Amino acid sequence: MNQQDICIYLIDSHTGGEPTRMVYQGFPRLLGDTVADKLNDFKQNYDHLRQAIILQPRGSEVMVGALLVPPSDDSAVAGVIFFNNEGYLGMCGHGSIGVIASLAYQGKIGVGEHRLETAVGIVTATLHHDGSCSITNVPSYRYQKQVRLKVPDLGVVHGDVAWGGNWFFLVNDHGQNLHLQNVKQLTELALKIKSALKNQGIVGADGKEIDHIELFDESNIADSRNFVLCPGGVYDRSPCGTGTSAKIACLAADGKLRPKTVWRQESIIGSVFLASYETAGNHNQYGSVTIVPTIRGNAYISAETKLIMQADDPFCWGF
Ligand code: PYC
Repeated sequence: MNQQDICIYLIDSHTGGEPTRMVYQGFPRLLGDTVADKLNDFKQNYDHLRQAIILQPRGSEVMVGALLVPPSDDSAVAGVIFFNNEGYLGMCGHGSIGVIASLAYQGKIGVGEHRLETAVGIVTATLHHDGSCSITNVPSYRYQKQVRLKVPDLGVVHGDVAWGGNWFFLVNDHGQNLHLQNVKQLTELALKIKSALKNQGIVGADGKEIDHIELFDESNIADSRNFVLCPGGVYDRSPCGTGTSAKIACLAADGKLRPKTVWRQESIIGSVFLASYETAGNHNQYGSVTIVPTIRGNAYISAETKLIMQADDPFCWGF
């Protein structure tokens, strides 16, 4: 070991097939009070570490990182900053479940309720006796209903714009079979939808970029099956916690799912999240209800390791 080498300690898990890399030691101390402030410091000063942790040769484009930081809210067991191959995520449902499973694996928490401070607010997690975990997400809502979008090589599709901790465009009339063997063409299609949204100036509230695309189909084992394109251009192996939150916000807005009723969302690889919601007030300024979603799923530990970054490694910061 050279004095200048950097060591990052982590636990890898997967939630319904989607990996979470929880970093718990070795990362420089981030400045700022809240997790949102610390995220700014991360972005501005340590983006090379994001790349070193997530990208090749140590990681993969599929991986979502979860850096543990001290929370500003004393009631939270940890602050968490989520990041991926392209940048940063405000909130991540499968990642929160992975963090809870990893903290439990380390013996830092037990069965019961725990709060996590994310960059977009507090989420509450319940670790159940059977090892599954429920995440009560940030308030979620539909922003716009059935927006018409012209997509090159595809034609016109319609989608709802909704917030579930990230911004989503949710499409039913895409005309594709949501089967695992089609992921290449589904990915290409979703990328076209994403750039059409950008070109046609369709955004979330406050002009926020819609960086997740969600396609739906019927499921044989659940209420619906989805394909979710994440901001880094890869698909979510899990049913996507924030995407499922956005989905049930749209169902609630259409009066198609009642509070406390379970919605089973299947992913493109066949993993399932259970979702339900409570209403958080009457109609909001966008004419839909704001809901507080709860997402339940399972995460499993896949590795406990230390990453080493050697100063003289030409690919030290990933590629
Ligand atoms: O589960 O919320 C989620 C998520 C977002 C991106 C990947 N997974």
